[in-house]
Amino acid sequence: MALAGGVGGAKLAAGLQAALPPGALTVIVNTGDDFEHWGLHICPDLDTVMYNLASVENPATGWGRRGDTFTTLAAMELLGGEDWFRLGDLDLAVHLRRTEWLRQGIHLTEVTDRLRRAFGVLSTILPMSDQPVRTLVHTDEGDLPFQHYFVRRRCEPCVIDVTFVGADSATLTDAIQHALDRADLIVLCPSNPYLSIDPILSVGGMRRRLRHLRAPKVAVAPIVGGRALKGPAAKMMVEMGHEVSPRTVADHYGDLLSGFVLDQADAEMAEAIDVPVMVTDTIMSDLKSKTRLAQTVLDFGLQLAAGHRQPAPKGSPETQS
Ligand code: FO1
Repeated sequence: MALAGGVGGAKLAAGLQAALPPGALTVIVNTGDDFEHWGLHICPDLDTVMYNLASVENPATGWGRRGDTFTTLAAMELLGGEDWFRLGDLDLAVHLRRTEWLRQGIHLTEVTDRLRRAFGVLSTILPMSDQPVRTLVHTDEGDLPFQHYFVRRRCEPCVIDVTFVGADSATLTDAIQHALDRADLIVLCPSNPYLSIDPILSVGGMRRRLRHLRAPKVAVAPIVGGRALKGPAAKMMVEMGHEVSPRTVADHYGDLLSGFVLDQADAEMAEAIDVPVMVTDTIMSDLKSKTRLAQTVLDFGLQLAAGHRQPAPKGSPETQS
């Protein structure tokens, strides 16, 4: 099972899907980024994961669909409609269908399942909750709804804190509970920890539930050589007074983790991380590199699970791959 949000998470999810038997992967996806736009219910991270698992993603951006056109967006601009969020014409069909189903009272979990089946995806894609949880970014310019911070303001405001409105009353779905019961390994994808993984962990009981699972929990660092692989993670670390380092990510997840995957560029940091570490190449440029990283993460998870059954010396395994 993987927890994912954003492009980095979707890329590793595609690698895990390729490395595992068909239908074996479940991805729990951040919905804190969801919002209403043009009267439609938009779920950017669910769609990014679905498009990447269906291999129809736009390779230039990682989000949206390959070969999409923007005729409707241009027409909306002419009508004075909102044009800061670039919805493509093909992508629009997904938002229209999702909104239609949600208005009929169908839960987001079922809607997401219908969409992934239509795209021929065999992996299970689960929204983190069926109830609304909305990421609110507290900045030096005031509180900004997530997409206003991320897309409209291009992550420029200085971040003070991030909160998840509705998380206290949101609950884990039955589908997530069942998937957690069956999981052999939990992978925290190289997504932004503050904006993509924390919203998932904020949903009622998720953190506690994960902590008590016997399955190993492995995070893959989204920071390589002092830079974020994509997006504002490094900038946010500076603004919130943290060192820009994979260690900050490992410390952030704390006692949730059983293992941590570090890029070879940061190999010297392995000693400073409190859980067993796997050092490998974490850069994902094509399906081959995504699958290779996924296989390394799965093998590491197996090692950790074996160590759990048969206690190993402290700090082991700490492997160069
Ligand atoms: N990200 C942008 O930076 N600019 C956009 O105009 C934009 C449009 C968009 C449309 C559909 C979709 O599914 C995603 C889109 N994204 C866009 C990406 C998205 O807002 C972010 O990647 C995530 O919310 C962060 O994980």
